[in-house]
Amino acid sequence: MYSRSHTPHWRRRSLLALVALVAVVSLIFTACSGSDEAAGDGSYASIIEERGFTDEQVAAALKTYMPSGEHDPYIMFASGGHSGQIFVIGVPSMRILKELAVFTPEPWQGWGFGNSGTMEVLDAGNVDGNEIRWADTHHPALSETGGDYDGEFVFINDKANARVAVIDLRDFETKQIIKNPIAINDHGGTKVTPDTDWVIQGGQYATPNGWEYSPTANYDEDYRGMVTFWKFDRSSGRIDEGASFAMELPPYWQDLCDAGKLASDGWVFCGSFNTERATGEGADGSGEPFEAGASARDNDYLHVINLDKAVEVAAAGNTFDVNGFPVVALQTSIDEGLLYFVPEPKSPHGADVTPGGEYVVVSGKLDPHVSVYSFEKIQQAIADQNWQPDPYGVPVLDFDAVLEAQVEVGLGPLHTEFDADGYAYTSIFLDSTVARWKLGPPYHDDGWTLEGTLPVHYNIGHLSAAEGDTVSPDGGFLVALNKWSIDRFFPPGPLLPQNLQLVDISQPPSADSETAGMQLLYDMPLGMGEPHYAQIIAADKLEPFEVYPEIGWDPAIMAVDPNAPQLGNERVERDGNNVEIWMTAVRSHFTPDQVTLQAGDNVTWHITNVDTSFDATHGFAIPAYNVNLSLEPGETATIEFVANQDGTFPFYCTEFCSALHLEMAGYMLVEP
Ligand code: CUK
Ligand code: CUA
Repeated sequence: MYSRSHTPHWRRRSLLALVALVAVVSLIFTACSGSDEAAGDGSYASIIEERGFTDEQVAAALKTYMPSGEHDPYIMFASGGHSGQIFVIGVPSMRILKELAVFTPEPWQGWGFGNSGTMEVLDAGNVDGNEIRWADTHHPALSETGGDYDGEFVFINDKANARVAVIDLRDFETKQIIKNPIAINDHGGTKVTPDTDWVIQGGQYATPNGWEYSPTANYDEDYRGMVTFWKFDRSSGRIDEGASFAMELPPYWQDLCDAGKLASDGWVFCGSFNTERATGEGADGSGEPFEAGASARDNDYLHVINLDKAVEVAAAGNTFDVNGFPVVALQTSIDEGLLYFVPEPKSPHGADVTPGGEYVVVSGKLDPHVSVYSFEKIQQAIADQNWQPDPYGVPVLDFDAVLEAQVEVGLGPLHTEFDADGYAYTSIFLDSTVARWKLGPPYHDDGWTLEGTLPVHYNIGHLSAAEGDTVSPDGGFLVALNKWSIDRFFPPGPLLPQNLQLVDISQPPSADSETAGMQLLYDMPLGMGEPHYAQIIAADKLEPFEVYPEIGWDPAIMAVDPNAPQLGNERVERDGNNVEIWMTAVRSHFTPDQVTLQAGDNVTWHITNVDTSFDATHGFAIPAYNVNLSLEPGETATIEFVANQDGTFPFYCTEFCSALHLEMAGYMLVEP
């Protein structure tokens, strides 16, 4: 069985098998050299020869191959970018297991097509009364216990509309979407604190609080940044909006955040850019374009936030109100010592905390270094009041006093993750590489050195290592999430897929390896939206339901709905023009299979899938009424509609569930 030791059993096993196989292959090659007999006989040696594979390519193929019926040891949760969803992908096979529906209606899962539970979740994400039915998902965050992934929940942000979603990993269904009340877009999130007490959502493009109107001429006075801390209630599996709060920040453009852990537990770090407070060229062209105006200064500010203390200040009611939501004012944060800045070079992007929480690694997009800040030195600089105020009065700590090291990694460093052996991996956007570098003490006494780089294809954004942002990274595998794929795949029109490249990082760096021991294993095209970040969890930490625990289960409340139809109590009840239907679905029948309505009826229709077998899902579609459900074994769902179109409407099961699946149908008759 797969176990999570330093070098997992299965990996040791497959490495041994690999060594053996390569030996056999070279023996065969030696035996057959000069002879044509091996070609075309179907043996793997002849396949290797015919296709002209190198030893390294054969090794790569063997490392990713999952024989039929075997499961991947890791599961990757990748943001779905514009799709508004999350992709669930097996590692190392890179097989897509599910496009998990979050912000966007998804027909296979019956997400957003009449099922009241799903409609309610989606409607909670409406903005200013508009139904927003897509999202720009960026950063999935798996729930943690003690700084380690616990496999219970995953969260993700919508950059486009500043929303956050909560997904329960018992059934991989989205349970909650929350619209941020004070901001209209976000970026620095989601990330969670080590016990998932708080879900972090940092802002991005500053607006006045509550996105009120104000001309950019008033930018410095009226516009504000923000970070929001959502209180997560594990028992209900929901964010508790009433116990959550935000902090008002200067109108810099906050970027990625990370939570402190172990040594830095209780603190939060967010990068930023546009501390220039550029507002663009403007309609009259008198200003500077953003990309120049927002890159003029040599430094931006890493935001260092004392979350524990901010929680106390917010709980004491020392807040003001924006759209009914409590916000800690900027001046309060300064007075109470909740917020400090640290200069970070040239348009920073990622801010990543090391496994032990000792350091924050920051990458400047326009600087070839990663800058490593010591949490201890930050605390000392705060104690020494070794700072200068920024224009808003926020203490800016002395750069030299808090910097631990800078490592030159290449052009355009973005994001950093870690392995089990004290190495860090930074994505290098402009160079299109992954840089492997050695952390300093307490990881390595001779650290802060670049070990080498691996070319990737092309323009890498995030990277994700197995459990690589937890307190105990696994190492072994890393996935490079590349923005451009250019020549890697057949071009399906001018919009090309992204390229997720799987990398073996199980070997130590060695002097004779140009790639510091890293090996590229596999190219996975993803043509469904731009994944930004992904997290990779050991599969044995996930314990999803195989079927719902009881018949009549409502995923919206994760309990049996007492009103759910059960075998034997199927019926139709009419009260005036209110009609309520209790229907069951079982292979291969809907009961009842005829429902007669009158035009104008208010219809409440419950359906339970009373099948209890693994994978015995039924669908339920009604034409013209835009109804499409997925009823997994045991699940109950309710649809509500007004029967405003008379006619004859065959309804049917949309999942090929049995030999008589096509017969699993019925008639909804709406009398004029
Ligand atoms: S961002 Cu996309 S590559 Cu939203 Cu995390 Cu850096
Ligand atoms: Cu049930 Cu097809």
